[in-house]
Amino acid sequence: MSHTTYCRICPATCGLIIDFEEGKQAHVSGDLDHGLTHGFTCAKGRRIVDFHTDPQRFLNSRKRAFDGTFADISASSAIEEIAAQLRDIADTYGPDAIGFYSGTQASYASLTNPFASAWWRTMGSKKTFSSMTVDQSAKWVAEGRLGKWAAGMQRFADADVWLLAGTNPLVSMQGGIFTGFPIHDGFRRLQQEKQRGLQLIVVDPRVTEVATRADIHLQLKPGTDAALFAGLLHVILDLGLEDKAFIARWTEGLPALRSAVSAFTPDVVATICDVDSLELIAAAKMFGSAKQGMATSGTGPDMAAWANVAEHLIQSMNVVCGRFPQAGEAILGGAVLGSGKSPRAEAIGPNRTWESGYLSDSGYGLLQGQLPAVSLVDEIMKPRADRLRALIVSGGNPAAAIPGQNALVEALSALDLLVTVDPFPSETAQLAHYVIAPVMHLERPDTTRAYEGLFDASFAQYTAAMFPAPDGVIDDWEFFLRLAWAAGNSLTIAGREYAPSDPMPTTDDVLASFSARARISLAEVKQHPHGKIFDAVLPVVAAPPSDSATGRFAVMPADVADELQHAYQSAVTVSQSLRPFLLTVRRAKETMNTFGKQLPGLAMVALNPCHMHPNDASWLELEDGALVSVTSDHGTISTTISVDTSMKQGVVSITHGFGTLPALASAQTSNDSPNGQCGANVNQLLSMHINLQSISAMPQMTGVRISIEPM
Ligand SMILES: Nc1nc2c(c(=O)[nH]1)N[C@H]1C(S)=C(S)[C@@H](COP(=O)(O)OP(=O)(O)OC[C@H]3O[C@@H](n4cnc5c(=O)[nH]c(N)nc54)[C@H](O)[C@@H]3O)O[C@H]1N2
Ligand SMILES: Nc1nc2c(c(=O)[nH]1)N[C@H]1C(S)=C(S)[C@@H](COP(=O)(O)OP(=O)(O)OC[C@H]3O[C@@H](n4cnc5c(=O)[nH]c(N)nc54)[C@H](O)[C@@H]3O)O[C@H]1N2
Ligand code: SF4
Ligand SMILES: [Mo]
Repeated sequence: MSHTTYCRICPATCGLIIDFEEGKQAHVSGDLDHGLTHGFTCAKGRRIVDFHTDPQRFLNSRKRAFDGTFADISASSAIEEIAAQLRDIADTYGPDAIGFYSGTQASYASLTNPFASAWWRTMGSKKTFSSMTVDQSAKWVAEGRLGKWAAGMQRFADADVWLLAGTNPLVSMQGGIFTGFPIHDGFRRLQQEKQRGLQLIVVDPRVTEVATRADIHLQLKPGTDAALFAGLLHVILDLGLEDKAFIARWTEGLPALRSAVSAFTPDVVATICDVDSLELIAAAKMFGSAKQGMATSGTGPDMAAWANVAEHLIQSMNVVCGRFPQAGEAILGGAVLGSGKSPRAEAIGPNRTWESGYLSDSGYGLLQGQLPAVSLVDEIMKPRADRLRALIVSGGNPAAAIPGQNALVEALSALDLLVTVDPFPSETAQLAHYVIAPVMHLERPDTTRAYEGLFDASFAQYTAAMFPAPDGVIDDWEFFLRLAWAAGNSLTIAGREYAPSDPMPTTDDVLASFSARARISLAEVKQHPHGKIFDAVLPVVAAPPSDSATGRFAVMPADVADELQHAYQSAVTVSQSLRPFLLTVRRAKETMNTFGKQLPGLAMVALNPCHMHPNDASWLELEDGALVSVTSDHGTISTTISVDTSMKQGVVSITHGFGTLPALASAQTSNDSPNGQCGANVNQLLSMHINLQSISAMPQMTGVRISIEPM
């Protein structure tokens, strides 16, 4: 039997064909008839069936006993017990003693986040956390201090230049609202757009897959993006390449911006960033003299020291050059199953939500309604009235994903109640009191509705469930609905009320409600099993600004100017360090953060080495494959060396997500950790206390000083 579906391990939603016969191993291949991905798949997608059948997968929910052993429990009993414990905790200590952490895999089943958020609102707690504050929270901070464009982003397909800083979307598929890069079939799309005349600028210390295709690659020293973008803005303003009309209408503070970047001459920047000053000028001219196209970034600059100011300057490139969709111009994002409402072509000024309202005891205001992930430790460990006593985790693995792993594991072990919804014995699941076993990707029907904002075509696809789900598992969304019902609460989502007295709806029924205002009906989309680009559905265009629009981008507020000044001083201060290398972030094709390392044959430990330039390897007299210990000011891990010509000299990179749960005296863990050999967790080298960004408390995860010793 052959089935058509799409992958849901990452947002690229690649079309898949799954052939299976009773008793035989299923075969997964790319769907050649898929309108956007044309047969493209990656190693993870081709193993998607194996994730479902892996013997480590939970087929039932589990409850931990006092001695640390787990026993199966039915989802309904688990939900009743969890609801009762949450009620007790809230009654005794108040709602803020309960926290919620949402991780990446919660985004890839389209109903999980809407139901989880609606349930979470009924809890009345302010202690919301997510993986975004160990990811690209600098984008939220920049938006809060700079402002944003209501109509969002220009499209890659219309651009004559595009700048990508610290992102490798040909591996990470990070596109859409993050980088604007096409998330579907990126290699072919980039080739097409370049043939059309698009010019590509890449800012990355490594010669990545996307950097090899760039017209200009600025191979900067990690952690110096603030200086590099100050330099690009310096040249753009010096040459008069800014969009004066846009600046006059939609910005404030240009003189302050001019003055703040004045010290960043091409020669100064070339020295700080270790790039060629002529190439820097060429990049500024290429970007500044184009008509359409944006400067965007990934995790690279946002995980470095000075992330907030770097991201502010990256986004300011678009403001200074007026690179946003104007009235009547197409905006990024498809809308087929969505309603396709046209946002206005106007600026929305800064909001600085963290400066007013709730302030946590650990000293943080709310950023996009959330507290920093690293503040979980203080929230749990510091003795005070609203100390966090319970944490519910949805599709995430904080015990492995967050810098300062040992402290976090210690804190999670101190909770009265830790619940995670996870199909695998993740590091977090090993510490949990309850693990809810969810339905997995191919066992649920879904639509592309939730990802449309990332698409750059009017594409939609519906998939039925490919396999029946095991009896003991429950859909992620259903878990949150049942948790709300167990407390007697109704949830209202996408205009529909789900009351405790209602029968449990099916996933298909809920999906239909989600597409009630579709531009093309779900019934019509279902007629096209490979998905379809609906040519009749025109791209959404920006509406004219309202007459009363008063929002303006604040291009250089005082706190940003202050951070830039400090970044400059720290860059020009020559410091002697015993740690000669800079550790950087990178992603592995075969894993998705901490997910995937458990699958035999997919992500071998060999995927988690320390990548190093050949000259550095010869300097240390290390051969490819040599065993080394890597030491930072915060910890040591052991791994192997991979000699890699794509690295910059003096810079190494190690991917995250590997390793196992550290053995802590106080952590009562179970003995069923995944594969004994899981590589090293790079988060043991990072600190959750030193060099945190202002506002978001984002830890420094790239450009970290380390030393390397042979073992
Ligand atoms: N050193 C270092 N650390 C990093 C990074 C880095 O670059 N360097 N990157 C950071 C980034 S960008 C992020 S986003 C975070 C990620 O942080 P998290 O989101 O906390 O971690 P993930 O590994 O993505 O967690 C996904 C979990 O979902 C589970 N899962 C899989 N399928 C399903 C499902 O259908 N339902 C449910 N409920 N669960 C499922 C997986 O088993 C896994 O345990 O890590 C950060 N950590
Ligand atoms: N296969 C796979 N795909 C993934 C994931 C995964 O784990 N595996 N994770 C998903 C998640 S959660 C996210 S957030 C996205 C992330 O998506 P991306 O941000 O595109 O992730 P990377 O491919 O690691 O690209 C980061 C780049 O930053 C560069 N870099 C490091 N330090 C610096 C610096 O200081 N400055 C600059 N300018 N560059 C620097 C690195 O060399 C690297 O090429 O990927 C998503 N997709
Ligand atoms: S890139 Fe890989 S993981 Fe992402 S959707 Fe496509 S096949 Fe799945
Ligand atoms: Mo991420």
